[in-house]
Amino acid sequence: MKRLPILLFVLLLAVSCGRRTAEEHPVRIIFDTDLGNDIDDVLALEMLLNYEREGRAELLGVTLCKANPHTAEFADGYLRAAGRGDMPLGFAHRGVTPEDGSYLLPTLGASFDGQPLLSPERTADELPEGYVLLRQLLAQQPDASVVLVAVGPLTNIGNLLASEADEISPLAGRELVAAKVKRVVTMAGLFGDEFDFPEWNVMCDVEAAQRTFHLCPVMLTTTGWEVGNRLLYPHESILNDFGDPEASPLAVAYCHYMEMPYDRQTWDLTAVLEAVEPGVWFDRSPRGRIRIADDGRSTLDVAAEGVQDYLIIPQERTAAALEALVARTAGKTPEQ
Ligand SMILES: [Ca+2]
Repeated sequence: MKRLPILLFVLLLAVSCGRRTAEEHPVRIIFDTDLGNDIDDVLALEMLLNYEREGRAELLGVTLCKANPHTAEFADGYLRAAGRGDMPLGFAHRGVTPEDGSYLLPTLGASFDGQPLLSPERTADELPEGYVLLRQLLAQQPDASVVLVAVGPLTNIGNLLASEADEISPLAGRELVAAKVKRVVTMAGLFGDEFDFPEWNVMCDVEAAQRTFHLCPVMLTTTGWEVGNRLLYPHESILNDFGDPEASPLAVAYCHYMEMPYDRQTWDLTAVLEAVEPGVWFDRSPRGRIRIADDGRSTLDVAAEGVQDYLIIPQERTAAALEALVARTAGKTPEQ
């Protein structure tokens, strides 16, 4: 008779595990990016498109936090080339970093075999404000179903959290996020003892970063500068894994970002990896509340009831994590 409760327990466990798997895949993601600044945004977007092709993620929309019009054209053209010209796009019309950067225009102007690599059909003028699109997308989603991945200055996310009830939703931004977002993963800040300076995404819009970390009502995990700094994307992959590099928008953009050959830090890629494969590759700090000082420096105040933490990459796992990042960017992901 003792066996029956054990059998029941095993059965219940199997059922609950099965349900959890069904809910978690694909991971439903909204991606907020400053495409056009650093090159890692392009690689991170490519990872998301590959995850989507494999059924491991569903990309609900992309919001752009770099206020340069070519960012919008690049994003639309890139998504269109990947068969996702239907992607909802938002744009921070009054955002930061309005400069062209080094790879948007050369990639938009590039062609192969007489065909342009990118053929955008939408311009920034046509796109809704980033936080407005975030409100629209979130209002349509089931409760606690969205993973929000933000890998640029936190302009759109800060505006979302500060937004008021409107015709899109009776919920203010903070309530809307509390209702619909399961988890936020950002690339922002710098933690640990090895370095001490304000991280770039935070510095570009300190107020938005302060607002985001102060107001975010759901679990927020950030990958600090020091994590992506330990994992350098090998330039050989850019030259070998994407077909003819001159025919690949990713490779063309990479080759225009800086003078080749160079191995770039994988900051934004680590956010995507953690968002789609939570807990697999990184450890996490104790929980607490992340504070952004007025000079942009970030610290974690550890607190038992805290809902924020940062990623840690153990030394012994760096090689495997980098291999995973490259495989997922190049679309060679083995099933976990
Ligand atoms: Ca970025």
